[in-house]
Amino acid sequence: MKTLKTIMMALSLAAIPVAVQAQDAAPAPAASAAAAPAAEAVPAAPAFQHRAPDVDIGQPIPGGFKIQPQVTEIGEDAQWLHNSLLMPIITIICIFVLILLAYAMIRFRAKANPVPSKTSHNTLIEIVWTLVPVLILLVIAVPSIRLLAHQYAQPKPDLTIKVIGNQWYWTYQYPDNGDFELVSNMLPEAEAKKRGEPRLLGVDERVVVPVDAVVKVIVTSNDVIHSWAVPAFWTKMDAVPGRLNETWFKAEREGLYYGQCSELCGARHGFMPIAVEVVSKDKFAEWVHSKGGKMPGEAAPAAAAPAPAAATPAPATDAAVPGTAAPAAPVTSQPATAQN
Ligand SMILES: [Cu+2]
Repeated sequence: MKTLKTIMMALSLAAIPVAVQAQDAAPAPAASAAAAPAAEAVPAAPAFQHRAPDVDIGQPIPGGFKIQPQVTEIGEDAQWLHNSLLMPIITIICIFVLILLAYAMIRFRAKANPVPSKTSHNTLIEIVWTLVPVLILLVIAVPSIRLLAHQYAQPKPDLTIKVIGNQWYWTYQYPDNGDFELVSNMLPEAEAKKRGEPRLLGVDERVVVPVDAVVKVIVTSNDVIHSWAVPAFWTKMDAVPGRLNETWFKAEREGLYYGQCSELCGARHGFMPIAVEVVSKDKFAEWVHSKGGKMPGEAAPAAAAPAPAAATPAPATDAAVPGTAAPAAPVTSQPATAQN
């Protein structure tokens, strides 16, 4: 009888890794849904269907070297400035200087000019080579400063999210939606492959935002300086411990957009990707509810009471799943090591 019991126990222990793997395989919301019943019988939150990655947008183009397709007005302006103004000017200047150099080297070479010219001034040329660069700089400065001003003139936000950098993962808070929090870790390579996510860019918890909404992003850090950057939005903001930096974006196209930490922040700097999923307003509300949050103006729903309990353990499980970064707790002790 005792042996039977031991065998039973051994079997149930062996089943645990399988269960963990199953949770690992399930999409993120399923994981939080799995945590919910343990807390309380929440009215079954519908499993949120996440979007599949699209190789044409929101991620580096294989073999590509150009700027990613932009999906914000700021990004489109910046792309125009780069592609239609700066690149042509740079190209023309490079070719012009190359031709001048070649001309001077051949025309005024020592062999053909045994008696060197003693010319030291030419007023006309001096005026031209002072004025032309000034004019070129003015032509560049006007759209450049306009773009900079536009980036800093934040329209009235429709949604605020708080982004916190950690060595080496991101946490996201949604203060307008019941203040739930997500812990976002990179997917292990095998898992990313299984889900069809690009290598080193897939995460277990995506940031989900509505399309055509001004999203205010408050960026800070728990340990060292990170940088929250999403190329398709033309967004990049340093995450500095003890400081709240602010930026914004308004994505005009639904899709899945990847980014990466863009400030050297330690050994796993290259392994803290960002994934922002832009969805319709209805889908956003659906996602918020699946996370135990609420939409602004919504009376605290029945699910709101168990929400913090349901929302908190879920990210912790997810953080543990990839087996990459430590959960939030040890982070506070990290800055000392970070100075090495
Ligand atoms: Cu970082």
